[in-house]
Amino acid sequence: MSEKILIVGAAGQIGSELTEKLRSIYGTYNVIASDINSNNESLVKSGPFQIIDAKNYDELKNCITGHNINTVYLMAAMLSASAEKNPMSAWELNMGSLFHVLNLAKDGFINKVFWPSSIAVFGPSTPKVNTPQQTIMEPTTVYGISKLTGERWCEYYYQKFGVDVRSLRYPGIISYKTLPGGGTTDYAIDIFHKAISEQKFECFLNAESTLPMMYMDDAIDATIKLMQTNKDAVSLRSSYNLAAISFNPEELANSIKKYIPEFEIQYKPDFRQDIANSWPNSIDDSFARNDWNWQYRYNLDSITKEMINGLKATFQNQQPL
Ligand code: AKB
Repeated sequence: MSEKILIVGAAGQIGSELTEKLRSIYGTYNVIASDINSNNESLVKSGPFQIIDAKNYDELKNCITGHNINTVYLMAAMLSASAEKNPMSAWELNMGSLFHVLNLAKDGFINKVFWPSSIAVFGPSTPKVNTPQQTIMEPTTVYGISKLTGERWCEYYYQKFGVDVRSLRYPGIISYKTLPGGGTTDYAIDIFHKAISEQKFECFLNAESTLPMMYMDDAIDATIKLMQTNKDAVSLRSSYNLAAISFNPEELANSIKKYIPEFEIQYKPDFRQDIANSWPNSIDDSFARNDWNWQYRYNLDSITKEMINGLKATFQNQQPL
């Protein structure tokens, strides 16, 4: 059967690049982008777009039945830092939208679902280095609690109702095309914007906060690879650990200094430091490697180059490195 895809939360950091990639694979008119508003002009103009509030079951169902959608990528979510400030809204969005989509799959309106989880499912009692797929999980953030709960529901809907739901525990995702919003790993994007515009950056995490990170192209590849994998090879229906590289703000700043020597960083940790402290330093993703041959491509130096070149070309028409 040919793919007819709905992306919910398509204007977000991952959603926007996922939309572009899926359209290049399946055809523009087979991929409907949706978001809660039409503020992202380039997304709205780039192909079929519909305003959908992910918390509204009827809006989701009408779009799915109206366009004969068979696959949904549910990318709408409130991230870690924002969720700490708005716990109930985060819970309603992160859980409500997932239940709607899982129920639409259970009731036969769609065949396949992608739902992103996060390294936020882990907590301070989790082993920090090379965090295994199955381990102690006691998240201390609202976002992490919603993602771990969501993972359990995904597995439940697969076991009880045969819902073909697939998920990845994304690390921090680095990209230059669309800004992220409300995450703890967002410093690793903001630092590039400030390095180019002001040659200095005040970091809300301390120098030693090592976190798992990944370039956007790798994250998109992993997502599509998992969704294209034969159903029988998907051995995990909660969510797969997914890894590329790990670095801390000081290592990132040193990588940037190779290309912008005058760049300076200062550290002023805020409430997001506690969130970062509760997350792993590095992730063991051997299930993803074994089940569907996952392999990342971008290291710290290639990410730095891509980010600086991408931002210079986008915002300033400057000479690439
Ligand atoms: C966040 O920082 O909240 C996200 C995540 C790691 O899921 N980028």
